[in-house]
Amino acid sequence: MTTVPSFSLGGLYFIGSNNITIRAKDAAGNVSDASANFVLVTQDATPPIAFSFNPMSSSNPGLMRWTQSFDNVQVVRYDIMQNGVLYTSVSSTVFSYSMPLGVSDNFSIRAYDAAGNYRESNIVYVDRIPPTTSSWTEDTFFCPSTFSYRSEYSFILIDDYSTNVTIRLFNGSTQVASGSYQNGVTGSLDLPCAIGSASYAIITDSQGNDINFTIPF
Ligand SMILES: [Ca+2]
Ligand SMILES: [Ca+2]
Repeated sequence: MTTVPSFSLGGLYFIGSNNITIRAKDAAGNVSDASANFVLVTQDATPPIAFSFNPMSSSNPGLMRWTQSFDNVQVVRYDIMQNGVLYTSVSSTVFSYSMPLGVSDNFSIRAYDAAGNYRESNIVYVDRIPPTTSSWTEDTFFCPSTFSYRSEYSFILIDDYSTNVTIRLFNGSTQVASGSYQNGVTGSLDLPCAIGSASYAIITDSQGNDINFTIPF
């Protein structure tokens, strides 16, 4: 009775073109000539593994960093996607992008292997749009101790991204009050009697984008 020998090549071959021959061996250790060569072509269908993209940096919003991805063969490049469109390709896990002020975009990274399989990172919104402000009102209160008036300002701070927006009030070049307020929610700042009022504000989002706002009173 004749049986047809078989063997699984799982894990023993390379991705790509493999030249394979067979030799037969008897119990005494005699080895046959090699069979005819046949070519086994295998393709890499496994994409690189998931990785993490977190570029947000208040000191440099355009500095993009991500963790390294790995592949069953090799990660050959990273594509930087801007609003879903290829911006550029790099081989490292860091890229410095000169973000124009006033523009915010969605970015993601795709890790590619040589066969064209890719894994896409999380999408990150890179904020370069400064905050705005609205709804300013001023209440004034008499200070008996100094026979002068002090101001209390109410306002709304608005940003395209930040959860909280910071405001600093200035009288001349001196900072006289500051606070952090929820995006889009009315806040207020009191000035002490010794200061009285403020002339302008610097309003900053969480990514360091700011505006210089003249207080309208
Ligand atoms: Ca692969
Ligand atoms: Ca912003």
